[in-house]
Amino acid sequence: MYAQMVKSTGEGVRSLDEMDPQERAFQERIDANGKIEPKDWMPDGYRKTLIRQIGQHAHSEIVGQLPEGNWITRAPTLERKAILLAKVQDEAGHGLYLYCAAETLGVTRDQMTRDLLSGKMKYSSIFNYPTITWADMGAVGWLVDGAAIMNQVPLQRTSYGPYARAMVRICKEESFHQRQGFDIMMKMAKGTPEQKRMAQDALNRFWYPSLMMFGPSDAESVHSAQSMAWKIKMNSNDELRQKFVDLTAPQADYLGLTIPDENLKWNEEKGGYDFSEPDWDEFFDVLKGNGPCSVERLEDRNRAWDEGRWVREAMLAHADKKRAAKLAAE
Ligand code: FAQ
Repeated sequence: MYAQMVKSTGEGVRSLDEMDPQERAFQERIDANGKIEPKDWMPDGYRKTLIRQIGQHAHSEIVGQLPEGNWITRAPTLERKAILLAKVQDEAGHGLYLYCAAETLGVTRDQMTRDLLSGKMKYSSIFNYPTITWADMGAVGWLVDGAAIMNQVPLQRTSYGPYARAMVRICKEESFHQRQGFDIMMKMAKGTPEQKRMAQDALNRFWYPSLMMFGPSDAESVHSAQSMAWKIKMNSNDELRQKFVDLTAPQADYLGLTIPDENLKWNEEKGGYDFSEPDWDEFFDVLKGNGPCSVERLEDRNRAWDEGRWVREAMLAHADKKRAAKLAAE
């Protein structure tokens, strides 16, 4: 199984024979679908990769509140507003579970936050795109949460226990998010011609950035081989992208909307759709901080951090006071 994995995912991954006994026992446990827990021995690279991936994932949930938060005050009905508010709060919760999961690996939330605010740590490229109409709330739920679920359902089986367990609840909530987005799209696509036009426009703008969420092509993915051997990633970037297209194309048909890709075509032989690759130059440019909203997103997070300083200080002072009172009573 492991030898097969090495073969199918490329160079640079050590075989069992090249490992020392401790590392080999660790790898064999992963190969047998065992879970690794915080106090277990783990290679430094495994720990570092998890801190990077879980930390970036947590940051994505936190920054991901901004494009939708933009529409809470402008939702078209009270019901839509309540649903959107609940969704955005869920994303904050996801960020918190994930920061906790990362903290079990020995990094602090403060350190991860500092690395986000300085631009050292990444968050998902998708959140650097603007949400300019109400239909974008539909497209974000349908496509962005849809892509997130495609990636995260397999992560419920990831080898690191705290990450896998956090994913269980997150996936349940993401399913609701995807449904509410599709519901907005249905309402708009089956609504007035102007509403349908807005829905199509949102699909046009969010399609390729959603495909980019799965990361670069397998040939360009630097971490996949090792992460898959460690079961930190359960599928390759291209595998998940293909699954997402296969699931989403019939949904677009149902909505009566057109995916903006002339090459999108069912391929009987492979049992999936052929489709165009996103513009990878654009993707790497967004990763460098040049997305349409990259500067704004980091400014917003930095402002929130600065404005929240008094709350953090008040909570620490309160905790100190309680600790002192407890000591005095002993
Ligand atoms: N954006 O070697 P790979 C959500 C980076 S949650 C930015 O393939 P890997 C919920 C990558 O970090 C969305 N950077 O990397 C929600 C690496 O750079 P580094 C987040 C990206 O880690 C919905 C370099 O490119 N989900 O949306 C991206 O093996 C609505 C090379 O790439 C997760 O984080 C990208 N799209 O695979 C919230 C899921 N793709 O670090 C609010 C967990 C790649 O060496 C509203 N993460 N890079 O400097 C994963 O599954 C993986 O980390 C991948 C990337 C698949 C994202």
